[in-house]
Amino acid sequence: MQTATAIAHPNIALVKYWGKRSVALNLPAVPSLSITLDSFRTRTQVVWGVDADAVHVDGSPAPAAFAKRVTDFLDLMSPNRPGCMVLTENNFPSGAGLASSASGFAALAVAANRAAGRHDDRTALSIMARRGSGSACRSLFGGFSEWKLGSRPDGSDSHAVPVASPNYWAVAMVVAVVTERAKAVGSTEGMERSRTTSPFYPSWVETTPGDVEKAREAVYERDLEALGQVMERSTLKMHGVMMSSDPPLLYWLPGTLAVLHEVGDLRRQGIGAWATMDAGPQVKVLCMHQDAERVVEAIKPHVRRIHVLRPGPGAFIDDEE
Ligand code: 2P0
Repeated sequence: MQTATAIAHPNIALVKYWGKRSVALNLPAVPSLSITLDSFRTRTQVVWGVDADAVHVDGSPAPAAFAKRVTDFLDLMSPNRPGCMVLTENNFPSGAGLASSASGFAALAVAANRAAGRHDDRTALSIMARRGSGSACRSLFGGFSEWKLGSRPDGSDSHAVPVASPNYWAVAMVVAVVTERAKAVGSTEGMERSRTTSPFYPSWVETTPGDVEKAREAVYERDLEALGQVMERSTLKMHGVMMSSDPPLLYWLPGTLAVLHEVGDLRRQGIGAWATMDAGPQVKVLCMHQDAERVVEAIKPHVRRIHVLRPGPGAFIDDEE
């Protein structure tokens, strides 16, 4: 019996992943680029070699569907594995567009790998985490990271790579929680719906690689305006694809729109702030860390909760047990 514990942070895509070229292997139709955050985290302990599988979330037995996703992932990693106990906890709300599956599968991949006595490198772990949840492959790396599209049919070249370390650039993500309700349509289902029904999907797939190029250059140059512009455009393009799916995927609430307009007003007042959203109504605002309080003041009236987060580290083994 061996035990290991890992910590991983969620990441927020600046240029978004939406659409798969293989559902079975969880291969994306587009590359993406993200920031791994600090503060929000998943901590996962894996005990390798117990009588029967058991999965606990935040101290209670996990719902069956969640437990199955975890044990299926362990089977994929190690088909002849022994029974495993997985204890996982999040210090932030899951399922509400705050990327809990990204930190969840990144932490699980790192902890299970170590508990199984393996020492896979970060690239292999990124590929493994991708199989659990696409965006999880980016949480293996800290700061800014890019998920390479890859071209091999087996997915062995579709993983994240580091772009810039957490302390490269003093940006902040202001996370505006518009509602705490969990999302109605899961990502895999939503992406397949967009792929098969949205008339805008082909242009989304065609134009996103260019957006990633621009975003990567903007990070290298520490050009917040260039990064903010391409980030907002990627979000609005993705939501255009979502809304034009059939039936439509409309994640926006009145508070969402109010925050987007406040962010535009901030820019007109000379504050460098740009918005991004995921598969949910929450808005995340990218700005320099020194401007975060101004952003918080402006959007506060429209939202339930606000978190100011900074770039954080990639997934790691937690030795403090
Ligand atoms: C992203 N999202 O790039 C995009 C933007 C949501 C919108 O990655 O199906 O949970 O497990 O591969 O990683 C959320 O999707 O999806 C996501 P699966 P995942 O962050």
